[in-house]
Amino acid sequence: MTANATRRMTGGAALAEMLKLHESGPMFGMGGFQLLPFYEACRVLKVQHYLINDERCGAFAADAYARVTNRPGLVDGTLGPGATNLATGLAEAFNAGMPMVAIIGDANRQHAWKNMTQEARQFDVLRPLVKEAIRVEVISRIPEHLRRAFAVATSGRPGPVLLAVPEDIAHGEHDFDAGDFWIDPGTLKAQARRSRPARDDLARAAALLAKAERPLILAGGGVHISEASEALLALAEAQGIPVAHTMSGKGAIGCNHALSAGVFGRYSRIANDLIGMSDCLLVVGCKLGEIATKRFTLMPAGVPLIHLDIVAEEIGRTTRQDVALVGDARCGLEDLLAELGPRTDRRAAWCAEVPKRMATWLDSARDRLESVESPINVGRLMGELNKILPDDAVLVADGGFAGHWGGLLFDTKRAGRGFVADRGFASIGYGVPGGIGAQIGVGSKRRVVSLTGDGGFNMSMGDLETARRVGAPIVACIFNNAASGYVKALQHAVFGHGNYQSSDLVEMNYANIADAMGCQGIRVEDPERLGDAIRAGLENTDTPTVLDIVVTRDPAKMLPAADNRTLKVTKGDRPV
Ligand SMILES: Cc1ncc(C[n+]2csc(CCOP(=O)(O)OP(=O)(O)O)c2C)c(N)n1
Ligand SMILES: [Mg+2]
Repeated sequence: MTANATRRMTGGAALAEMLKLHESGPMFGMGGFQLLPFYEACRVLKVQHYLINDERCGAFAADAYARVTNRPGLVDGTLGPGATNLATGLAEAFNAGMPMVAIIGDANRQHAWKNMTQEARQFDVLRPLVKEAIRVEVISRIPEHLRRAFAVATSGRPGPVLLAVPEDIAHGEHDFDAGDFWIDPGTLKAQARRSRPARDDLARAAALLAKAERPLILAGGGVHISEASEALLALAEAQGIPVAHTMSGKGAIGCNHALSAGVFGRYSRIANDLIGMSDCLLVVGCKLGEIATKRFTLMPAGVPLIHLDIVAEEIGRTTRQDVALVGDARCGLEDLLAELGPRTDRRAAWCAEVPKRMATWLDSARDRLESVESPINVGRLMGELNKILPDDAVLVADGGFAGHWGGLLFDTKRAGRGFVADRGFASIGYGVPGGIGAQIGVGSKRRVVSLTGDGGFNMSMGDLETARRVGAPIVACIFNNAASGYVKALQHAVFGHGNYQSSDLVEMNYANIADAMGCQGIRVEDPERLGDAIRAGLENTDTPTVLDIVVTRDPAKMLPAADNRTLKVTKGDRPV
C-alpha cells in the first residue's frame, strides 16, 4: 500500500472498520436510520453485533462484558430515545470505572434543530455520564476519534466514552487515507498505561505497614480492573495481611482463602470488626464511598490509612489518609512487597483470627445458608449456589436484594471477577442483560448465573428473548417476593408494620413466562428442591433457564443481615 492510498467508504463503514481493528467484543444495540451504514458494514466485516430490546440493557450487557474481560464493552443507540435510553447503563460504567465505547446516531446536520424526528439535546443529557464525549464533525477524523475513544476508555480510571455520529457523517462517503486505519495495541484493554506510585510515598507506606501488628487490606473493584489479584495475594501471604473487600472487590482473593475476611461496609461478616481492631489499613482500588464506609462512619480515626488509587484526586475525597499512593493497583502492590522485603511470620496470630472468626460467623449464618423455611429464605439459595457452582462460574447480581445477599453470602472459590454486581449506579434490571454480557465475555465453557428480584426482572425480561436469540444460556434466579422488596422492607423498618406504599407487585409465575418465551422455566417453592433446580439450569446449555424462586413475603425477614424485630431505626436514618 502506498503512503497516499485512499479507501473510499462511508463514515459508518469507517467506524466498523476501526472496531474490527480493535478486535473489540460484540456490540449490543438497536438500529435506526442514522447508523444504518454502520450496521451494514458490521454485517459485511463480520463485526459481531447483537440486537437488544432496550438500549439500557445493551449498556448493561456491555458493562458486564467489560467486567469479565476488561475489554471495552460496545453499545450503540439511535438518535433520540435510543441515545437517552443509554443513560442508566453509562452512569453504571462511569461510576464503576468500566471501559466502554458507546456510539449514538445524531441528527443530519443539514436539518438539525428544525424539529427533526427523535431529536433532543441528547449529547447534553449524556455528557455528564461519560468520561469523554466526542461528536464527529469531520468525517476524515473517524479513525482518530475511535483511537481516542479506546485510549480514554481503557486508561486511568477506565470509563465509558460517547461517540456521537451525525447521520450525514455515517451515510456520507469519503476517500479515507488508508494509512489512518491503525490502532494502538496498548489501548485494547484496561488497565492501559499503567503507572507506579512515587518512590518516597512507597517508602512511607512500607514503613507504616512494617511496624503494624494488625494490618488489613481493603480491596475494591479496582483490583479487578488492574488484574492485581496475584500481586495482592503475594503481598498478603508474604506479610501476613488479611484482605477484606467491597461488593465490587469480591474475588480480589478467593473468598475461601484463609486470609479472606469477606465483605466490609454496609454488610459485613467479620470484616468491620477487624477494621476496628486493625492498626494499619491499606485501601486498594476503592473509592471508599457510602456503602463501603457505612455512610462514612466505618474508618476509625487515628488508625494509619494508606490509600492506593489510580485517580489522584480520589484519595482523601471521603476519608483522611496518611499516605497517598497514586498509581496502578498491581504496580503499587508489587512495589510495596518489594519495599517490605522478605516473608514474615510475626503476624501469624493476627492472621489466624480470620478463619477462626469466619468459622464462628458461618455458624451464625447457618440459619440462613441452610434454612428449611418455606417460603424460601434467600440465604438458602446462596448456600446452595456456594455448594453447587463450579469454581469458574460467574454470579451476576441485580441492584435490589440480589447484590446485598450475594455480596454478603456468596463465596467465590478463586481469585478474579466471579461476582459481577452493578454497584456503580445500583440500578435494578441488570440481572438478565448483565448475565448476557458476562456469558458472552467468559465464553460458552463457563456458566453464568444471575440473581434478580422480580421487580428487576419485570424491567428487563424482554431481553430474555435476546439471551435466547444470542445463545446465552444463563441461569436467571428470580427472588419472587411479589414486592419491590427492599423498598417494602425499608418502609417496614421506618414507618412500621403494614405501612407500605407502592411496593407490592402482583403474584406472577415467572417459570410459565420463561416457558412461553422458549426458555426453561422452573418454579421452586420447596427449599429442598433448590439444589436440583440449580443443577437442572446448569445442565441446560441450549436455552436460558429461569428459576422462579418463591421467597419470603414478610418484609420483616427480607434484609440479608438484619432482623427487623431487633433493628433500631432513628427517624431520618437509613437503617441499612
Ligand atoms: C432503576 C431503579 N429504580 C429504583 C431503584 C430503587 N430500588 C432499590 S431496590 C428496589 C426494589 C427492587 O425490587 P426487586 O427487583 O423485586 O428486588 P427485591 O428488593 O424485591 O429483591 C428498588 C425499587 C433502583 N435501585 N433502580
Ligand atoms: Mg422483589
